[in-house]
Amino acid sequence: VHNHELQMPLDDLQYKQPSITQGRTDVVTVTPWLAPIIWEGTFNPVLLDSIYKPKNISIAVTVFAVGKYIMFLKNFLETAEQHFFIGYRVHVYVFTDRPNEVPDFKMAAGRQLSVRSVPSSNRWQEISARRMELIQMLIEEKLYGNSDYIFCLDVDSKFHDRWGTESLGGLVAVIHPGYYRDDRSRFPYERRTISKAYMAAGVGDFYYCGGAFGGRLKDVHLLAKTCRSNFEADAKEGVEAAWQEESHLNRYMWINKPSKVLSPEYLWQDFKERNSEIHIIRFSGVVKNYAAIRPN
Ligand code: UD2
Repeated sequence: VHNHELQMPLDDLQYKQPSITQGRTDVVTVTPWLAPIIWEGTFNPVLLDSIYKPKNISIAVTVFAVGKYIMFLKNFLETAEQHFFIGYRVHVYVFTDRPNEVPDFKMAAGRQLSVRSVPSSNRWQEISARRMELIQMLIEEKLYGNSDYIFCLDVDSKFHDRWGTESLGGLVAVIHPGYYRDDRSRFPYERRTISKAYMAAGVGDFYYCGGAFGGRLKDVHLLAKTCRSNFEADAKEGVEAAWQEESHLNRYMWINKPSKVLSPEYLWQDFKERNSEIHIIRFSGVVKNYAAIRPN
């Protein structure tokens, strides 16, 4: 039985009494600015869906599949149909330069797929960085008035387990799986003062990934707009941040603290061994051969 089939009015819902003394103790579940950090075992999915279902929310997703990255799209879409906001209204926007190669895809009721054409590019750095501009424009042109939330996800990834209403918030960031046990001095932030993504030594909360972020439309709009304009200001100076838009996103999230933080369960990497605090992998980046798939 799926969670969404179990929804009922809160009055009739039977669920385990929440404890005030028992719960996950192997991980931190709240940030110092009091945003929840979402781990398996910290939430009740049936309860959450019973709260959100009556609100009739709709969720937009952006995914970019430019050049050879189109090969990842089928698996991304198929697994999203199995695990991403099942039972909710979901609209996936695919941005690609190869619209003819988008797999013919039948989505479940209430779920939609739209394809938007974007130019090809010879530099992968530009493809990933330009996403911010296109996300900003999509929100302005299409989403306002039609969607409540948006998630922006890397295409070279797939879902393995539930990603649902527990992830909703104003500004939502995902902790990068590669650095979450490290001291912040090791985070690969942009360290040159000349860049608008600059992070001084000794500052920073977490290292967040560029491959998944989201939230309410207006919050993500401001994030995308700010990252885009900072990226463009850098480009004018001939500067490209260490990890392109991911560096700008990290700077943004440091100044504008996310209201919800998703644990690395929400973006693991298939080549990494699973650590003991990872009880579930919900979404992960597939192993890829950069040399073979990038344009340069
Ligand atoms: C990291 C981030 C990525 C981005 C990048 C910095 C994660 C898991 N990944 O991954 O989000 O911040 O660093 O630039 O946090 N793309 C295409 N065609 C291309 C190249 C890229 O469509 O030729 C799109 C595609 O949606 C891909 C995304 O851009 O998923 C990010 O590119 P990447 O996966 O090559 O970046 P990567 O693995 O360095």
